[in-house]
Amino acid sequence: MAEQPTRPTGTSPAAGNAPPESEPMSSGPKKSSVGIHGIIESAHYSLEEMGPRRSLQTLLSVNHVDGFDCPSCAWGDPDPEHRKSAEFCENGAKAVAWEATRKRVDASFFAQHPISDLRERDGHWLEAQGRLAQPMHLAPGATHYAPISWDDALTLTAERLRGLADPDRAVFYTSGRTSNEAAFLYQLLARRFGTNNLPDCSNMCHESSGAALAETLGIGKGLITYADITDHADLIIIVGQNPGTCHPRMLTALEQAKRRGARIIAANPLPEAGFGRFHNPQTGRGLAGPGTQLADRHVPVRINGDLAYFAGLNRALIEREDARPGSTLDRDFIDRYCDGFEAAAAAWRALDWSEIETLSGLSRGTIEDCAADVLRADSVIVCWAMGLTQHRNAVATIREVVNFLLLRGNIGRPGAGPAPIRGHSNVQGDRTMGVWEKMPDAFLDRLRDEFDFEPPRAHGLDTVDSIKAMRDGTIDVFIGLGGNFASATPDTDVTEAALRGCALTVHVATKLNRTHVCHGTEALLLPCLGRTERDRQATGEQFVTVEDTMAMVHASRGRLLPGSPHLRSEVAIIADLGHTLFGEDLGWHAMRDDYALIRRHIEHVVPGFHAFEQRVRQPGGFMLPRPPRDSRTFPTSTGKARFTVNPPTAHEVPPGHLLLTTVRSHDQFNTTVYGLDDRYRGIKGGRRVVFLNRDDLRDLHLGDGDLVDLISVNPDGERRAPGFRAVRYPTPRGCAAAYFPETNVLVALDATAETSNTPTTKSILIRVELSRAR
Ligand SMILES: Nc1nc2c(c(=O)[nH]1)N[C@H]1C(S)=C(S)[C@@H](COP(=O)(O)OP(=O)(O)OC[C@H]3O[C@@H](n4cnc5c(=O)[nH]c(N)nc54)[C@H](O)[C@@H]3O)O[C@H]1N2
Ligand SMILES: Nc1nc2c(c(=O)[nH]1)N[C@H]1C(S)=C(S)[C@@H](COP(=O)(O)OP(=O)(O)OC[C@H]3O[C@@H](n4cnc5c(=O)[nH]c(N)nc54)[C@H](O)[C@@H]3O)O[C@H]1N2
Ligand code: SF4
Ligand SMILES: [Mo]
Repeated sequence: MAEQPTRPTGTSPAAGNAPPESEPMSSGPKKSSVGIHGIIESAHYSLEEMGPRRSLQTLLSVNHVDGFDCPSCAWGDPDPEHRKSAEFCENGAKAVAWEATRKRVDASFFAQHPISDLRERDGHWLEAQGRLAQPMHLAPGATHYAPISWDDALTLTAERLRGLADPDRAVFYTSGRTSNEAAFLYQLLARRFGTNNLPDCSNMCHESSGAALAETLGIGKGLITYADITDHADLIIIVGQNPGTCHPRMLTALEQAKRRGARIIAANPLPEAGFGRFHNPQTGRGLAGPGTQLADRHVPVRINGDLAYFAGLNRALIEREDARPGSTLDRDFIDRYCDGFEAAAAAWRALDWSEIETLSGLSRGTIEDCAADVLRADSVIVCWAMGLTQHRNAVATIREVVNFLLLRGNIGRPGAGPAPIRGHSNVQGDRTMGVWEKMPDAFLDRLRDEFDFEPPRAHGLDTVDSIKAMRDGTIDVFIGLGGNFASATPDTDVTEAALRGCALTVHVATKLNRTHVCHGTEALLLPCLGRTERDRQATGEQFVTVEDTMAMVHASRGRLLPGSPHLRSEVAIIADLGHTLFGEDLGWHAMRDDYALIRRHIEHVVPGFHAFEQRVRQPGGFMLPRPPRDSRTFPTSTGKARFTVNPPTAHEVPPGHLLLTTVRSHDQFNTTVYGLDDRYRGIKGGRRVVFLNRDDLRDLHLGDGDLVDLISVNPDGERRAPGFRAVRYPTPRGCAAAYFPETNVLVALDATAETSNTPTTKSILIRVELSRAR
């Protein structure tokens, strides 16, 4: 393996997203979260970006029924009557401040900075320059982006699209901040144009969850409500998720659960601070007192060991049931609502405990202790996020989680169910609206009937396949509705080259990022309104809607004046492009002028949206139907909830190698890097760090603080990410962790999950070498 060529990847200053750094300092993982530090952090960011008046005005509208939805994560809200005046967390505050900044990137900025200069800047610098303020155009061969009028920009885009030999030579990417209204219009535009090439960030995120849940339960969404956590669950298993950083207000809900006696198990290779003592900033008890210990048990599963862990739990339950029939399983539920039980049970009976122990990195005793917690709980929720979804066997792992829940009837009743916790604030809604490269025919039929055109039926390209198609020269136009395609995706060098191969790249965005400087022959930057801003159209001020991770749909109204007179809403940009391409055939301008018309179409096309306008105007909005939860109806291929057989597997790690997982710091939102600290993991002043187990450091003859290169080992050759500080950390043996997107250069484009095609960014096989660049 060592003979394979090493590609010189990740060596340009811009390949990472963070600014050049001095010595990062490490002080080890923290054992508690939030408290006074969280408040100081939020205040610091807000004041620096927005100033005092704007800060107060903005932050007090976050997550309120008459305010705007927090643009950061997809965590849900308490009932309107239980909301506090400050209904946001530190990371929500950072996201809002980052968007509502007073800094501007306008024509004079681009005149000063040629593309060649911008390309040498890191992602943090690019975004920190402020909000994009006017449409910009990069002509073929030009050295600078130059101003362009909206009309010219849209005409140019329409002309290029019309000139394509085939509609499938265009790709329409979406990131998960887009509202329901914009997402619905966007998929309509792509399909009216004639393609299902609608890749989205979800392809890299919860695609594996959607695939596993749709196959086994008939719907690709989570099945819990906010109250299921706070009021009903007896046991909450949080696996492969870091709520303290990524869904911080979930800690408030977990605290409520704890205070009424629920138990919490955290299965995670890292001892994340969010599972320790929680100091709720909204209560005196939390700020001054000892706080609330959240996790009762930390299960240090090895990276990618979760399939074996859940198979082990299921094996333990079956063993007990076999020893004392009727003692353990919910036989009524299984007989009435499920199929496939006998085959799955036979497979669990045949499992070998020593194999489970090896693959999971956990002892049989630890797994049996967890099973004992399960037996004491009438209702169990399993929450998960990227720690489960971004592995080769991710879909099988999540199917095994479903098996686990089915065994004791933990679906379709209060306090129980699967809970994939979504990432971007409206990523779930975007899917509901039809942003997916393979929407089912029933949806396309309704779209046809509503708008009187024949949508294309052939499945489109997802994210990874879009990169391959661009690389192979079969895509000419790339349009991005938000996101940072070049940095978020795998194999950074390949992806950047793929984008450069396009004839035209068009980006609807709020901030400048790396993707905008990895442009096609010609490029457009179209600046849009953010969540925080007022959206005024011909019929008056508009609101948009979003869907959170608990399937609650609610309204969002910005409060600030738009950051520049040239900004347009995402809805307006898409509708104007639709009108430029097709005239008023589908009523593009009418929809732009009055978003209620879009909602009326959604009502006709998307199930669960009856009386949309009226219901979404109620405080708190409404919950979408989820048949398995609502009535134990399972719209699967057999009409039953499906047990599946998932033989335990884990990534094989040859001697001298490690498995690397890539995670988010407390100071970033995906590719948006706010700063260089990761308070909860004790890191200050740097992001190029790799967390390594003490014994692995010793075996590799490395010391804490050594500068190392990370080299990934792939069937098509190695890839190198240079210059990371080794940090001794309590990870399981053989397991390493580092931040994304700095490590995306290491992920081979072909390394994807079975069925979901999600990049396997949480299990990268690496070697570690002392850095050459010392
Ligand atoms: N502040 C902040 N909030 C965010 C985001 C952000 O970047 N910053 N991003 C948003 C988005 S889009 C998403 S998808 C979510 C992501 O939310 P998370 O999925 O919680 O975020 P990650 O940092 O990817 O970390 C996953 C967790 O899984 C653990 N893990 C890694 N590998 C494994 C494994 O093999 N098994 C198990 N059991 N655990 C593992 C890591 O230690 C980490 O605690 O957060 C959303 N919210
Ligand atoms: N190695 C590794 N790679 C990963 C992951 C991982 O865990 N490890 N996680 C994956 C996951 S879960 C996800 S979701 C993807 C994220 O992939 P993306 O969604 O593509 O990336 P983001 O960083 O969220 O996008 C940030 C950009 O969005 C733009 N933006 C912000 N707000 C708005 C808005 O309101 N409107 C518009 N139009 N633009 C806006 C800004 O220009 C900003 O620069 O990354 C994936 N990549
Ligand atoms: S938990 Fe998520 S949605 Fe809620 S305020 Fe924090 S970042 Fe925003
Ligand atoms: Mo995500």
